[in-house]
Amino acid sequence: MSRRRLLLFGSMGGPTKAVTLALINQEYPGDHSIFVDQLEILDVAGNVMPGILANSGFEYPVQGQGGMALADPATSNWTPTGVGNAIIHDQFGPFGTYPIPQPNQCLVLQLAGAGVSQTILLSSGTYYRIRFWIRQRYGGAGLQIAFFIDGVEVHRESGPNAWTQYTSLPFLIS
Ligand SMILES: [Ca+2]
Repeated sequence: MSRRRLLLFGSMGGPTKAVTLALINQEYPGDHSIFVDQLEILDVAGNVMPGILANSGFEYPVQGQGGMALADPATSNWTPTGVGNAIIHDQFGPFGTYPIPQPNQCLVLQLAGAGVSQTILLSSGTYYRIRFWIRQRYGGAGLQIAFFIDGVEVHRESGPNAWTQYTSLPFLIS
């Protein structure tokens, strides 16, 4: 395949479109808190598409060992939903997130409705997937997290008791 053909192939899909990705804690049996780390946007074939999400591993702002702070869009690139607490959390902080899949920090969503969002650029007419790690605090079952694109739910997962990586089904950007 020629270089030109490769370039054309790589540019398939519709025009770039700004959409809002949100992830929100849905249910609250037990401790009410779910942990999230290392979000990734994948193409439909499962290839990671780097550079779409900012601060996808919640590594800034740096909290220092044992520290945590409410997510602030000015310093973290993530906008809280305004319900419950969206917390940038060091792995040795008080929620007991250690050992986390992508040191040194993760996101803690405390209480139903707690979430964060970020506006990202995707291509219209193109399918994507979201890959992520989650864990609920302590034992129990049933705590759920849902992912939304422009307010439309595209995936929902129950929080496991150990850090686990999941990949969403493909969703289409209209
Ligand atoms: Ca991380």
